[in-house]
Amino acid sequence: MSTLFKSKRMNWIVLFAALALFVLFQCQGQQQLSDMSEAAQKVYVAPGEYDEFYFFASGGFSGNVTVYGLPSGRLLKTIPVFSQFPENGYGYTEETKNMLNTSYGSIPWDDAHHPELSQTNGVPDGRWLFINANNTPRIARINLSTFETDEIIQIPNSAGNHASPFTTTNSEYVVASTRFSLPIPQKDVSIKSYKENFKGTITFIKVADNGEMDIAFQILVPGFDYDLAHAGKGPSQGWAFFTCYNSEQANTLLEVNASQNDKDFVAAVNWKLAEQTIADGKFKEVAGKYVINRLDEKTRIVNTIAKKTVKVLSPKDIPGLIYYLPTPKSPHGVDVDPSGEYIAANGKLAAEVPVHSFSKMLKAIDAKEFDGEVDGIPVLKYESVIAGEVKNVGLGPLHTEFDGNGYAYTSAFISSEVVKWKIGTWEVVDRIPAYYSIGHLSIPGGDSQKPWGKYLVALNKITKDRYLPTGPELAQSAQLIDISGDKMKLLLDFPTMGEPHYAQAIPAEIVMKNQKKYFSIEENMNPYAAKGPDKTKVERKGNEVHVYMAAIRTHFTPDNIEGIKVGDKVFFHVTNLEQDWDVPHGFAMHGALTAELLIMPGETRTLVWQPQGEGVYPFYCTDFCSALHQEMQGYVRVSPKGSNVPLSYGTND
Ligand code: RUQ
Ligand code: CUA
Repeated sequence: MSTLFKSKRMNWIVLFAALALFVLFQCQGQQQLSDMSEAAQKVYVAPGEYDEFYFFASGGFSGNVTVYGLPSGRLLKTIPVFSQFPENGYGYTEETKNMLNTSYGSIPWDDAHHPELSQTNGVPDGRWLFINANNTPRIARINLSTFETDEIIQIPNSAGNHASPFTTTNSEYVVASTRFSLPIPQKDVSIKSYKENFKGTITFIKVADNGEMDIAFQILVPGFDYDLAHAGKGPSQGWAFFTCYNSEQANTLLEVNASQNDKDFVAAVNWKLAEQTIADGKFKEVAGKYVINRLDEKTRIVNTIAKKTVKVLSPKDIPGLIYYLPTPKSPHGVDVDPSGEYIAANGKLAAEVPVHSFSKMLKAIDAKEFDGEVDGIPVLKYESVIAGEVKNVGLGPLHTEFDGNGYAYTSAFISSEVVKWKIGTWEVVDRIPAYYSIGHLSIPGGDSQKPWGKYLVALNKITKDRYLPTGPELAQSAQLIDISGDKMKLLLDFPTMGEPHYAQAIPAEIVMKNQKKYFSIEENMNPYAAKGPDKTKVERKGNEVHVYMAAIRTHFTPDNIEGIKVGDKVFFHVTNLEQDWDVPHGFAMHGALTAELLIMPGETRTLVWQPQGEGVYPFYCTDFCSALHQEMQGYVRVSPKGSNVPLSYGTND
């Protein structure tokens, strides 16, 4: 015992000091709130329908999602999605590594842009969060009861899956389309034959009631660059809208060659008609290899299903499937207002934001007010579909969201500002600078039928001089803006991870009520689970050794293992026996060429170790689980190849 604890009095002093520290910590928590501007505090304590939100930001090139609280801006968690994540072994463990499979093999990295919450009746419902992988086209579904990735589906015949994954109002589908047009199916042709040989695709991914995804159909479209999308709602439900640039169909120096035309397009797709055409069997089955990686709920092991073909529709054969709305100039975001009547396109090279009217579009279609066609797709007359143009909206408008109170907010990248305008009169009513170079902006529910229009978060690309410098790479920045009054007010800025493109937020209550606290040990169907210390064992099958190990505060069973030999492949299947919230155990093996494990209560996770030399090697728990966490450790003895040390194992025997 340390000399510090020599007397009882000393014990009291230590206890008192600990208590004082605890109180200090608590106060610091509150102190942090008062670090906010006065305006932030007012909002924070203001009564209202919802005061607290989860804010899900994409990690951009990190491939992950980060979760923040609003209005605090505090980082709560990283959810690994398209990238391996050593913090919890995602993508490394035997159970999760299949999640990163593709038809090309395992790809442990991607570029994720647009988180999109699932919806019911046009309102974010807190069941799932979808997000796209750009580089190797994929869409992931994150389960918001566990904050874990449950499924990833690959999209064939696509490259640069940017216009993705936008949900329909009841999450019947998430939609996606290709940024890069390609020869479809792939073939060896000259890049110069772009105009003859390259096509785009628009993909509808069906989401079943239990969340499981599969590709319903793809639509073959002209070889433009499809950039962003949003599904219709209310009256425009049954339609989805996609922006495209490069209607010039350039294949080189796009910055010049794809900026020639005054107008590019918003493609309006009638997906109800597409659905009917598929049901009538009027589609082509076309080659397209893809995989679906799904977490099995009972084993909590990810399985991969490989598929070879997709159903493809050709607009030429299906009159009324797609119309092009001419849209100035190289549009980026396309956003549908809460009423479903207005479709705002953000022409990044245009001086205004053109807003199309859905009802005018239907009338123009009826009256055949066309301006020619492209590959059998009618182009509607601009004057026939336009509802208004928002002038003086800033330079480089990229994205628009809505507050549900009749206003829209557009991000302007070049002039670094958020511009507020009124739906219907199209006049700019307020503007606020962003520090600096804003990309997306996000309002809780801001792309849905029922925005919770209290806050707006600006997602900024450049932060020189905003935070302490951190070497050549500086933090990106999110800025919290109060939009509850007439004038926008900057409340707070906080640094973000990776490069968040888009983010979505939802009232905390909606997500909190479905939280999973632990996994039931009885329901654990992992074939290697050890559901109690008495169920643990070590089995040899040739040179594979399977350790069925159990972890509970604060020991492993077994914690002494002998009889392992050089050349063996050892599988540590560790089951966390705890049945309580917030008690994960970790597992790290000396010399293992993989990430540690982080095992949730009731769950089994597997680490593979191939010992390279004889000796005795320790393992231990990496998550501070209790006062005796540091005692949670063990040894494995490794003998030479061909040794006759028998297999033996146990804890305290
Ligand atoms: S996109 S801002 Cu994916 Cu606008 Cu990045
Ligand atoms: Cu278990 Cu530390």
